[in-house]
Amino acid sequence: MTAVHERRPRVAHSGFIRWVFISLNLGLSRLTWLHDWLPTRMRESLLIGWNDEMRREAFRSMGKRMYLDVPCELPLPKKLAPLCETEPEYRFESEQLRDFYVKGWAGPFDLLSKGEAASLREIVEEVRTTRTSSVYALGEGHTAATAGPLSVEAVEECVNTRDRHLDCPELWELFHRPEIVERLAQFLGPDLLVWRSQFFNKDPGKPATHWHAASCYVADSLTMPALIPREVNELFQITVWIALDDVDRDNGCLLFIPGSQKQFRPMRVANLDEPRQAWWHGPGVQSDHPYAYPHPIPKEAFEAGHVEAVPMKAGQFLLFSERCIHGAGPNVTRDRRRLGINFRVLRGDVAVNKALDGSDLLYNDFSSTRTRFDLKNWGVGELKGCSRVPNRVSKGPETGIHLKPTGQFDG
Ligand SMILES: O=C(O)CCC(=O)C(=O)O
Repeated sequence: MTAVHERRPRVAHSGFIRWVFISLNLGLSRLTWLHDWLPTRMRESLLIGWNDEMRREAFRSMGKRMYLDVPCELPLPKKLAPLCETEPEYRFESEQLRDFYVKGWAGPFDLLSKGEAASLREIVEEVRTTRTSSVYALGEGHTAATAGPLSVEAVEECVNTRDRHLDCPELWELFHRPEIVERLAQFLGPDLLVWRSQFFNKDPGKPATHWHAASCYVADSLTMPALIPREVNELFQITVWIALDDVDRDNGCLLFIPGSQKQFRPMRVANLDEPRQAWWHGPGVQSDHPYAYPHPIPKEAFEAGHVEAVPMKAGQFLLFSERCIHGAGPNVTRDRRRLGINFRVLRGDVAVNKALDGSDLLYNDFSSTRTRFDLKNWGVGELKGCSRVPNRVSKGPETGIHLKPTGQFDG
């Protein structure tokens, strides 16, 4: 079987016809002996990563409600203690650990001085706008940008803003700072992997980032999960978001629905041809979470604590579970840009970008931009400890990709 699976399924708009297509797709996706005989396009559309609960929900609701990620829960751990010993200055009290599990995020924490944040902002601006990415490229092997809903420039921006810790030493160093790593380790344990990063620039006048959340299907594909954790009902991923400008409600700080990480809910689906859960308040897919208000979010939602906004100073960072429903407001200022960097961190025993047979995926296809990312220069970075399962491992910008032989993994 080919290792290329991540293509967006083509489904029709009408509910009944969509249901028939999805049922056929789900049936066919189980007949694995047949897959090698199918046309590539059809094979790559199969929802082969879906489990029984995901299939059942889509079938039972006739395609109107679907889990667009693995159904899972994130209960409060029985014992609230750091999973890793650390310096006293970074150590969390059990109340702080509890707070993370109750709300879905922790922070903001101090990281950079004003001067350091300003220098980093300059570097990020330069990387984003002038240094061509050596991690991903558009061209041969990539879906033509013009075939998707985004312009060529927008797709270039998408390529240039993604995973630059793999070719930018300043970011690699930043992500390894003890202020971040030592805090992450208390939630995720002694082995930490960074597998993705992205710049998030919001110029004055730019719209809101709509509500979204993810667990295993984080790479914007419906067919296959990008992450395979040891146990889906525990915390295996945390996103770090670093502010490079002062951010507040006016220029689009992050917004969260506290507690929404506790249970992953199905989505209401009107039209799956719309980009998937990244845009829950587009016409296609909507969260059925009672507090996932469409933008502009009413002020009562903030007052009642259903939605929480997290203002930050430039140089601070936030930790959050990607399962907690989050987004960001529009930038309604005239002259205050909002620049942030995120990176996503995993426990060392999570397998990333694998096909069902355990082989490495060659590409990530992003359904929302219809862009194909060639993974040949991609690997997880070891922030602390090491990968405990056979992932492709990058040793950082200076050394390029180096694939660990399987014998070196003791997971
Ligand atoms: O910065 C934003 O607007 C969105 C960030 C986000 O969704 C994330 O870091 O997961």
